[in-house]
Amino acid sequence: MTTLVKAGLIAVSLVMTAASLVRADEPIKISMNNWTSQNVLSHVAGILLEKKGFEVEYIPSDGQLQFQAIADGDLDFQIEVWEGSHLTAFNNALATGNLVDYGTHAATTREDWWYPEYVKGVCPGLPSWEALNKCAKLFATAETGDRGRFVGPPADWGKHYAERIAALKMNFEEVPVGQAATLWAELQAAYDRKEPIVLFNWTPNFIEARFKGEFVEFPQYSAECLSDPKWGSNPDAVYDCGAPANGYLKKAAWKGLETKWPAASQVLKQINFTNEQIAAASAMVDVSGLTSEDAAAKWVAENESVWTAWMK
Ligand code: TMO
Repeated sequence: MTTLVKAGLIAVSLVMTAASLVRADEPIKISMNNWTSQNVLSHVAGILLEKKGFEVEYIPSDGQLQFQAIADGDLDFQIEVWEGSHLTAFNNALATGNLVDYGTHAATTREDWWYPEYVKGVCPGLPSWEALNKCAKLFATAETGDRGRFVGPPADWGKHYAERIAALKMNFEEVPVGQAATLWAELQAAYDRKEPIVLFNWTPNFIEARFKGEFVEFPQYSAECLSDPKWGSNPDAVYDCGAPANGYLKKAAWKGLETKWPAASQVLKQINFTNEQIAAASAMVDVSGLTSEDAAAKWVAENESVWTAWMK
């Protein structure tokens, strides 16, 4: 074989290798979860990427398992990483080096037990968790017997409320819902009859525009509370504390996104939502009845000056 032919073959094989590694024409896979603002914001990100000429695909995924899937490259991007729900799974994936922190939104977050304001009238001492516990019987149902009912979140939101109830020796029982819509149906039903209810809620969310209420104040969150049994009022148990009252909201991406789709990576790093924008995004769906796709399209149409700054 002449040197020239050899050189030619090497060149061809290099091109093929490059082509098989870099498939920038593949869709960027956006992780979709089971709460509204995440779906709307994901579609906003997708619309912006499409404006830049990229293809996107929306893939439903489990709130906890998605972080390892991102590290593995099975998913490329997650737009809402909530400190209260995702901290452990996110940190574990980050530690592999294959999931990258894509920055923190301006929004601060809180996820915890919550009650409508009228409950204060029948349970003096709220928002203290100890006061709530003294009123446990007010929240009892046929299902929970003598114990108060806490209407809890779907399993994949990464809470440990059964453990918290046990660690704090509370006279409550968690009754988890299968999906977010059931939380709001339970709240509305109780609200209409002014019945005591305590349920899982979070902010930013559309709820704050519709219902007055407050979070229960548990012992203040600390990272050691989750890992060190000796921390907190129960020396033998973890989870004897509340969730972060000023949690972060981050974005996360597969490490390879930066090199595979550099222009997309830049946009995704710059996306930055506020509390007001996220609450409004969920209200477009949960109050006004739009689909999350239509809500995202409306948001993009009405907020050009916001997103053009992210596209530079
Ligand atoms: C993660 N979530 C906002 C549903 O609590």
